[in-house]
Amino acid sequence: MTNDHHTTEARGSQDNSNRAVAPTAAAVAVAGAGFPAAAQTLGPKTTGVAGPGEFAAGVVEFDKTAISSRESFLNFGCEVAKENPPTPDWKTANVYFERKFFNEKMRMPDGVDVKYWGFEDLLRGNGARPFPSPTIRVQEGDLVHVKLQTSKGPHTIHHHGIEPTTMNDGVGHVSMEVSGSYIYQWQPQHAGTWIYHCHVNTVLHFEMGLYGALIVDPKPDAAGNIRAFKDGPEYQVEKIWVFDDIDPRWHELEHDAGLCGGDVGLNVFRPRYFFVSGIVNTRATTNSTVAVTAKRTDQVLIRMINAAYSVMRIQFDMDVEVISVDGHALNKPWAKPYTIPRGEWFEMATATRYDIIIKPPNMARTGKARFQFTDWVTKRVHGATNTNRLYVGYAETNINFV
Ligand SMILES: [Cu+2]
Repeated sequence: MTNDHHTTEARGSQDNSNRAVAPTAAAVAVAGAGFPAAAQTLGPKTTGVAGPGEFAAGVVEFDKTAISSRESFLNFGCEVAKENPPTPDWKTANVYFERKFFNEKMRMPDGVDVKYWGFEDLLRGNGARPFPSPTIRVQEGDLVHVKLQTSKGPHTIHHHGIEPTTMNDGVGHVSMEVSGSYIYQWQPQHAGTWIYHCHVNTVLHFEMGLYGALIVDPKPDAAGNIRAFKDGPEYQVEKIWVFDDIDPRWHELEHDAGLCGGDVGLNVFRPRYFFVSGIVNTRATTNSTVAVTAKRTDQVLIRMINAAYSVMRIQFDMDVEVISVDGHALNKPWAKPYTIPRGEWFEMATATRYDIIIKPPNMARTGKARFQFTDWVTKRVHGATNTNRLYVGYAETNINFV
């Protein structure tokens, strides 16, 4: 298995080095011929750079993609084609990202070093290797290119909830795993809160940290403001809360652990560390990445993403209005925004997203949001009886209108 894996990689790198990728103006002009050049400018909140970025137009040999042999229970996930094709139907992008695989260690408050993986932003990341990976933020209608660069093992990027063509969907089994580099092309149609992640040995690679928030803004309204979605709520303060938990045992596993019929215990998940937006639970109460500080006239938008393998239970000290679920705006006669009263616990399953609004109180107010990380089966809070707060699946954060 391991040998096979490395052989594949060597081949992948070679393919990549043979590719013509020079991003010259001439090449881009030729590639753009027949397509209207992307005239739109970057959205004001984008985290990418102006396109077109790298040129990758080409013809894809579709018979080289997908599963390379007859799929069975035993080989599921282990014989997916590893390729570096040029992007089919390449068009001129107006927003461009680069994401490169890295592996890194983070030191926990108890002194334990935990390995994690992520996608580094080569263009705007300044060498940072954040956990979770850096947010991809674009605007409705953008023509987006995201170049993935792998390291040793194959990976993909699946832009969850976006519906691109098969080759650009980043799901190994229905297209290919990337062994060197590939430029994903997609065009978001709906403003909202999404997520991007690797889709190779997904249950492990997602846990290792190969994911980040994906936010699509609507076009600015007539006054030039960016709302939560078209004709949706305005907001002056915004937070992205990403819940995650780490089982350190999982973080010692190999790239392909559990594939090809192997059993490494991925059915047993016992998280020991708990995070909100990469901030460990014991530090989340006041950390400015998580805690909300707003003026009393501010409307607050919080985008919540459950990237934990826990069912999250969440409670606020103030009424909150749910305006969007899983990237779908609640702006229809049959799907309207609704209020979660203060003090009431509500649940979020893994991979779900809730966008909530806290309305301006017009007076000074302090309160908290509380987060419980609960076991999928037992429904109990992880580590509930542990005397060290670090190991208890609980976090809270301050919400202050001043
Ligand atoms: Cu991966």
